[in-house]
Amino acid sequence: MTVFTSAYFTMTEQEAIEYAKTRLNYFAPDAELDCREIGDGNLNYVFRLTDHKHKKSLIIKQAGPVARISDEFKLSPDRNRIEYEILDLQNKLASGFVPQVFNYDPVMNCTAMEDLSDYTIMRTALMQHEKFPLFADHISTFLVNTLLLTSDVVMGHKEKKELVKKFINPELCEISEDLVFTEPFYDCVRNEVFEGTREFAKKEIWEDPKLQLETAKLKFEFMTNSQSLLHGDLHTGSIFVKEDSTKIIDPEFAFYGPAGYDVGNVIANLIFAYVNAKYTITEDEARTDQLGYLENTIEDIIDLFQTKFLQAWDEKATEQTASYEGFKEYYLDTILRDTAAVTGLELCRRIIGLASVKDVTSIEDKTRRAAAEMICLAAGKLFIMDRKSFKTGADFVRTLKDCEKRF
Ligand code: SR1
Ligand code: MG
Repeated sequence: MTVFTSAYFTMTEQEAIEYAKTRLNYFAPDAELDCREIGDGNLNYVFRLTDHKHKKSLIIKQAGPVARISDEFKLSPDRNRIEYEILDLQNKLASGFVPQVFNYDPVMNCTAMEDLSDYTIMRTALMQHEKFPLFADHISTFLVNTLLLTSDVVMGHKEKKELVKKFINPELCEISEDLVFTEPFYDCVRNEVFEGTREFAKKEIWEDPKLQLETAKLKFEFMTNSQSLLHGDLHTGSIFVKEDSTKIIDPEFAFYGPAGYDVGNVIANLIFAYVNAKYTITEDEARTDQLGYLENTIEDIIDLFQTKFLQAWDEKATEQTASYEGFKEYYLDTILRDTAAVTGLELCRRIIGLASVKDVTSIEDKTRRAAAEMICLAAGKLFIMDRKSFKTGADFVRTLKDCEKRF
């Protein structure tokens, strides 16, 4: 019999079944279990266990000692604790928007959680050109509840500092510091640049010292501004969707950082879906329709986020200075500025850096892929450089549309 209580090892599918039977109180004793490893992310192993007899299923997510994308990244499996603890907290702050967690095992570094197999990963669904009209409403609520309610505006400052300590996440933060803020902005050997885009990246990104200076400022903001408890990797591969429901998964990059980091990641990844639709939908009406849906979604997320944020501030702020005239507008303005900057950083890093996105890499025609990538880079640069000028959802969409006209 395999022992799961003394030393950590990465499980096989068969061992995951044995683990569930002996360590979890989830399936019935006569359950007929099968298991498949379904992880397609860059870091972890995800086992889906199904009991065919009682029609029950469960996910066991296990952190490996190195990243799946490259064993250059040696990572403490403690990220699994962070993921369990933040999901537990987000279940309280933004109930219904994250999977239920059942158990965390600090020896095997794995978490048992709700199986969401009736949902689709949003990146996949958007690449199939599906629409989710409730998404802007759902994600704006999730963002306001998780970001404002974990900030010093709402939480007691000592209590908040305890959370800052609990969610110190140096290794995964280092990945973001390198892959998001640093490597894409010089000709780093680890970058993976599509040939058709290289010349543009060189001229517009790597040879622009003004842009580099802004990315340095943003990197230091990211490392030092402990504003809110972030998800930390809120791209469309970390979101499960179905028509009437949205679930946010994979918060292992969580830590206390600038609130705009999460909002900007969502917006940038909708822009990847936008360029995918622009260059892969051949039928005019269907293309216009999908692009319109994505424009409206981007605009609505920013505008709904602002409305809900101000309302939640009025209802939930406990900090004495929060009621000073003009302070909440000033504070929200800084989040919008950071949102624009991170939209730009994410747009650039997914095109030039190590971790690309399928929305773009799956565009088969080389000329079209290069055009899609150059739109992302041109817009990315403007979002970073002009970040102080973004005040409404329409401002975000306008920048995208202006860049679209250039290619
Ligand atoms: C080494 S991990 C590469 C990327 O995958 C994760 O999902 C994060 O986005 C990270 O930057
Ligand atoms: Mg992930």
